[in-house]
Amino acid sequence: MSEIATKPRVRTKVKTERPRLHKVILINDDYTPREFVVSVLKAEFRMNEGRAYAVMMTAHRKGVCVVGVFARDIAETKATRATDAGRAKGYPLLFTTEPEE
Ligand code: TYC
Repeated sequence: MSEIATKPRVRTKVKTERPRLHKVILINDDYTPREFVVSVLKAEFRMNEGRAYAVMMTAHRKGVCVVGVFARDIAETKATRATDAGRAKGYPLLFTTEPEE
């Protein structure tokens, strides 16, 4: 008669999904000066002059441009700060966020 007890080898694997990243999107308008949009992109998104100008021009021509992709709270903070920088000068400059697929 065997007295050897075997432990059940069942393991529950907890799968946590990675939180989705969020895009910050620059929206074109007819009033905010181009140089001001460039200065906000440089200050809030740490872009150099060339990159900031290219992003501004893409939004100007196409209506929108993805500025960057970040964790949700960082994306929201950056979009709010950048939008507020325009509002402080009386411009309708707008940055929005949306989750990546
Ligand atoms: N369209 C603006 C102008 O001609 C410049 C501009 C570009 C404004 C991009 C907003 O997201 C923007 N003065």
